[in-house]
Amino acid sequence: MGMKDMLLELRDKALQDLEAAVDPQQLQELKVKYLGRKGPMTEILRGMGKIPAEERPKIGEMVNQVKQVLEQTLKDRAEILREEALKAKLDHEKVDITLPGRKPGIGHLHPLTLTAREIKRIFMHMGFDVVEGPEIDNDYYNFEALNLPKDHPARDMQDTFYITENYLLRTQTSGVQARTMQAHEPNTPIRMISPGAVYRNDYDATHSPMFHQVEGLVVDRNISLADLKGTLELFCREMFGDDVKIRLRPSYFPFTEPSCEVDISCVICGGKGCNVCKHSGWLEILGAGEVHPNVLRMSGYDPSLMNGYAFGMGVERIAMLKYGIDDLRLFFENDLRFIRQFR
Ligand code: 2U9
Repeated sequence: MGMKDMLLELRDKALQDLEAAVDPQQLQELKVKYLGRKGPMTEILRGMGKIPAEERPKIGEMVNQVKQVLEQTLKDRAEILREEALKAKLDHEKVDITLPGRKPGIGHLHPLTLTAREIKRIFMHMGFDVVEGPEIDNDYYNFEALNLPKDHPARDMQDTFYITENYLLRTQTSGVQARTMQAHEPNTPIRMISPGAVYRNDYDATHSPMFHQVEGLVVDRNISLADLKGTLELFCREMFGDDVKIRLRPSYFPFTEPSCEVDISCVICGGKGCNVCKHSGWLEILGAGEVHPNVLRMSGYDPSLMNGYAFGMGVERIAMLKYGIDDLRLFFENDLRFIRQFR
């Protein structure tokens, strides 16, 4: 085969390979293979000396032509591969603006917030004002004004967190009610609830160092235990359903006299007896009583003229009974599998 045919054959083979290359790396390998220092073109140029002098210019020109064609084809092919890669990337990344939008995650209220709101709603409908107060309070409003003088044994049940000798995290919201009485002209009738966070040094499946209370206070002339019972019965029916029954048991609180615990018929078994009510058929849900004369007197009210009742409940306990939750710590762990059940 003559030099000319060899060159043409080499050119055709190289062009064929270049057209078949699918990525820049393959192109680079072909460039080295055909046009590199150890490639056939270099070899041919090196061997020009052996070609008869009269053929040299023609062959030389042909070699250059083939080199040029290959170089141009390499460039073109590289350009095409670049464009194809870009197009594939764009196709892959393309946003389909006709797709329906994705809904952003919308939050919802915590079960304790729902429960507290429901409690407030029921009492507001009965004409109670909602009053909030400070979570850091002093010894006087948290204890003294509620007939719990220093060294009173009932203080032991409300061990709490002290900021200073005198300032502490409130153990009950009762200070708000004492403040409200003192903020009014003496003997002004009051019908209020005070919801909010309270703190005690307790932690287990039914006690948390921070929990929420709703306390109520009604002060007027001639308020009777029947008013208390009727109001709390209506509250319990609104909260737990019309069929719910209540019963009052004697109890003791320093700030009320007489005092009682209020039970509702078990909302789990309807009163037949189950694990939740410990087979008694009843669930304790709040404490209450007639406001102690000392408490009225200390906040400027005349106990010979005015009387009233007060009550208190734990929001966590109400929520646990309403929703059948058996561990109070679930409210504060923020496990979304729990929280989302209350959407
Ligand atoms: C004033 C006078 C009296 C508030 C009351 C209770 C009974 C009661 C507990 C329920 C569960 C606390 O959260 S709990 O552990 N509370 O049983 N609370 S009477 O009595 C008051 C409040 C304010 C001026």
